[in-house]
Amino acid sequence: MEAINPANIQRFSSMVEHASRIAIVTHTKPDGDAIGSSAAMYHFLKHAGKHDVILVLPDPYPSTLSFLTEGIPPKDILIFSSEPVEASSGIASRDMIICLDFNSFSRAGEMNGILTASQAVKVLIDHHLNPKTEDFSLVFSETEISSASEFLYHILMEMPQISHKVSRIPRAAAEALMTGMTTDTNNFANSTYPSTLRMAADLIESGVDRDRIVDRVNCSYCENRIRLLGYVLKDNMRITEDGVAYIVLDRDMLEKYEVKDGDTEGFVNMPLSIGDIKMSILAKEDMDFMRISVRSKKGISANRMATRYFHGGGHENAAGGRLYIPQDISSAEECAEYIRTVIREYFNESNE
Ligand SMILES: [Mn+2]
Repeated sequence: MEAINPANIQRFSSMVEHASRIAIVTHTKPDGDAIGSSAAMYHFLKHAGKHDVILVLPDPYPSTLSFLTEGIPPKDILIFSSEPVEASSGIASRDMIICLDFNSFSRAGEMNGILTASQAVKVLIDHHLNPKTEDFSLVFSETEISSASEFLYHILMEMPQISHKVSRIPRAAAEALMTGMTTDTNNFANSTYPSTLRMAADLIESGVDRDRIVDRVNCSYCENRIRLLGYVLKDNMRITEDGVAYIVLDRDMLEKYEVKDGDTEGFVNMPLSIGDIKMSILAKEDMDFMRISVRSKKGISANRMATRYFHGGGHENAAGGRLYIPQDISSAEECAEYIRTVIREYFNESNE
């Protein structure tokens, strides 16, 4: 990662100082990094004496991550999809909005409009490619880093309240940052930089119980997740001649296994453990679209695949997007064929 510009830290610090009503916002289908960085920001701001801080999430987060918000009063967490009126007025009343782990308001789904319309000071702290910088008053963007949680850790260390003393980071914030980094790196399997290991070492030294965090993240799923995974790997996963594995989870299957949000977390990574597989694509049926996740090994761009064929993007080796029904495909049944076609096209072009 590059050194953080001290002028930006000063600006951020002064914005926080002058703000009285702050909202923290993250992306739809929030994952461990989204909730981890948001919870850490919350605890830091509270610790810094900010009384009115709320988390506004576009939609609910999986129960496997609920330990991250245990220290936050429920009244300070608003979920747009279940209480749109409260969440909208919550955003409208803010003089500062801090956005974590996404690169454009469009990633906040239905909240896009109210975030764009808000007159508040807007700060972005993110690690995705191509941030939409013009939407924000201040942008912290770094892509050579593991996660938004790691980035926030380094930013907090520069803040006057912390001044490079890890022990000054509130414990709940330190644990949340460790969690977000751990989930985004798949427990140090990918996107792990020297700065990532330094962060982990510093946090462990300050007393964060990483073993407990890893246990909470990896060992709290329901039985059905493992049963579905067994089925998917044995009977559902397909492999193309280009060395791409793809999995399509339609509504019937998700209902049969009573899958909840978060239960399929990590499925897309599994095929990459096969030596010959270069890329893995997972499609999961949602309301009127297929939610797409793409992962790739070094040298193959998941980001290009997601940007070009799935209206999405993200990171070089981990990206996501959507296929809309009926605009892109007429039904979920057509999804597999679409994926096969674009894989062919992608590799034909790469080989030219
Ligand atoms: Mn992230």
